[in-house]
Amino acid sequence: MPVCLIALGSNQGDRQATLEAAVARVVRHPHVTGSAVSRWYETTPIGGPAGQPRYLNGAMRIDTSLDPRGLLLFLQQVETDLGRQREESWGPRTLDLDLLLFGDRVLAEPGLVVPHPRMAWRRFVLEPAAEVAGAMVHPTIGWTVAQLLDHLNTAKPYVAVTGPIGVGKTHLAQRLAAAMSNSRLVLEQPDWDRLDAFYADPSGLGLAMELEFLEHRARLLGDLDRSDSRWAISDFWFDQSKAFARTWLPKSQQPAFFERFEILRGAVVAPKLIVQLDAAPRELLSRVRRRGRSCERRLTEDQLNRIRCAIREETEPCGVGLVLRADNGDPTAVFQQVLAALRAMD
Ligand code: A4P
Ligand code: MG
Repeated sequence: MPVCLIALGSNQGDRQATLEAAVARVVRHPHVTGSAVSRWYETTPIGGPAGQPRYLNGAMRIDTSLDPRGLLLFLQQVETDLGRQREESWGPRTLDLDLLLFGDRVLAEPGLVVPHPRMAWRRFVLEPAAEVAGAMVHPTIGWTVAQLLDHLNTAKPYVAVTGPIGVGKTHLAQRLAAAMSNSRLVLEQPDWDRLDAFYADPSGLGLAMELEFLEHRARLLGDLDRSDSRWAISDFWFDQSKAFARTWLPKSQQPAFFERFEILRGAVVAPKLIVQLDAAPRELLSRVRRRGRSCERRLTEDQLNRIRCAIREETEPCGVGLVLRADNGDPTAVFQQVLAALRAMD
């Protein structure tokens, strides 16, 4: 029978009574057998309108013979019965029940996404969840719930923004740094004029150029003081170098690149969160044209798409770390989403 993990939250009315009533309803369901419930945690509201009351959050683990959709519908019924009215997104609520994990199932259907897409960087979710389901494995990240919480507690406060050319990495990094008083910005700032010759003949100059990029990125990250408690925000991800190398370099040059990559990678700080921006190739091309850098004038939609797919492939494997994927084209919505994620990790 699948083991499921559910998050509970309330910040209106008698929070504890509502959460306890919800637990009682779930436990009584004829298709729910075993269960374990965490303590209640008082937490600061993340995202949503300013001035919201504090939350009480918890988690429960259940064994159930319901299918994922059946379980979600039941949880929504419990929310409704206990007085939840769906109004503002991320606004105050008497009861929020989220399905975090359903065994090792991975689902992305309309109205049902499992694992819950924001669970992995939320302290208000992971602290209670680790109490009741520390050994459950997040099926796409490949870490247990206990490891996810440990990551929040021990990883250096560093967020890397990645994505294809023209997607808005620098803009987002600058906007995040401006919004967070305790942060430092790490910008790549390449010499665009020098890149002219490279884009004109990537297969000829590619290896030298990609290695230069790699060394530069390693230096920037190597300069980060690991004892600094402020958030570092970079407009690149060290590992995106691999995607560029695989896209630009002829196969014969790739081993030399990857050898150097592995050596340097051992010395760079790993991001606590990777933000992967994405946009349709046509949109990327029009943004690149609009900014009008001479070195980029020859880029084609097909090249941009290849880079884009290569970066996506780099972020997909289990074990890469925490990846926040933002393919929503609205930069302000993406900015708010990332800011909320960073705040939820603290
Ligand atoms: N949906 C899709 N997948 C799932 C899933 N795995 N579990 C759909 C639950 N629902 C899922 O949910 C919106 C839609 O998500 C539903 O139609 C459902 O089919 P909702 O509960 O109606 O709306 P919401 O609560 O605004 O969205 P959601 O996703 O629950 O919000 P979040 O992202 O969970 O944020 N700060 C603190 N300290 N503590 C909190 O508990 N909670 C939120 C809610 C924000 N800040 C918080 C807390
Ligand atoms: Mg919800």
